[in-house]
Amino acid sequence: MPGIHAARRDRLRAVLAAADADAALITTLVNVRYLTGLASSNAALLVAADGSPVLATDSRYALTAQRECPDLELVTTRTVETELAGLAGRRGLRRLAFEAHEMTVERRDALAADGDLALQPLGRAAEDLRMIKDEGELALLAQACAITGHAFDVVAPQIRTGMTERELAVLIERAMIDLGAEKPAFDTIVASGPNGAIPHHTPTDRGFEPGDMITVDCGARYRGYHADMTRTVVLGAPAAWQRDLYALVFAAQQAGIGAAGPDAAIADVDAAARDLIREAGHEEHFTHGLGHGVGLEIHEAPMVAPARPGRLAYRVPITVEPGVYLPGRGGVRIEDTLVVRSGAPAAAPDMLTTTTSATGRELLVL
Ligand SMILES: [Mn+2]
Repeated sequence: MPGIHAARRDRLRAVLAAADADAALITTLVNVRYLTGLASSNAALLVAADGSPVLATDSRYALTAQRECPDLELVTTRTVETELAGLAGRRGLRRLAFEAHEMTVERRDALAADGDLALQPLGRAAEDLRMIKDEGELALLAQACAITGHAFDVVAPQIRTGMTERELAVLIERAMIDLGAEKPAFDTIVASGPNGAIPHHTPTDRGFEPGDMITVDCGARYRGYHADMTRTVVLGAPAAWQRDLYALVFAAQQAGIGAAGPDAAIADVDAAARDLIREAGHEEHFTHGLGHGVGLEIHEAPMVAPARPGRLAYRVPITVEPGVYLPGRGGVRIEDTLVVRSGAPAAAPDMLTTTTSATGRELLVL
């Protein structure tokens, strides 16, 4: 495993050389984890363009750091970033690139108090490196997604009239943990009836009623990797508008998935799905992007949304999650996590979130 993290740091060094920086001070915890393997709530990493990296964390994590990162020089301190900045100065690493998107003004001022350092923004270099996953990461992501799909299949048959949104959310989260998740990847969304018109509805004590559509957005976290999946089901016989809405969202999702090939322009992937929804007259009811990258964070690069620059690539996992939300009536969202694959002609993506009780293709009637 040290080999993988050292290789990631080498890729970061190449960025530093291009940016004319002597070193990077990595303070985004998830980036520290990506570059070292250490999951800590208080850590920072100094990566010199030339020279050995130094990891700082406090005494609560020192033993774990020694075990997980035996190849790294380790500093045990509570004040991780000022300690590493001081070390950089003493080692003659003057031009220090820092993660401006994570740093607060107060903390930056503390770093700048060391007049020997010339601070410069690193940008989202580590986040960009994280976008394309290695096979080990994809295996962890696949496991997170398998747990998620399995948990949904276990719980879906238990949904019935009178059960509340909060009760269903707890059942799903409990099932994911029973199946091996370290925790939910995010707060589970259960949106029933009219609440389905709110994409990120917080589950309430509303009890399910016959004829409700119920949208469940859930995911497991497994060894740091996040799954993301949404299913919409209906309690009892669906009305015609519910069937039609579901068929539209499913067709849009299939179009988006079909467009998600290697080298596809991200804006085109979004448009493939959004165009169908627009043609059906629901443009203003699809209020969010088509999807997002997933990995060590639930939302990470690339964001798949209208007019976003960039292209997909082999081994980039994304979600494809069109939704149509009708205020006062309800909504449908169908979301899967998938991995862009290579191949000629462009191979279909690997679908990681699979369920047997609601395959996505048909509106599951409970
Ligand atoms: Mn999502």
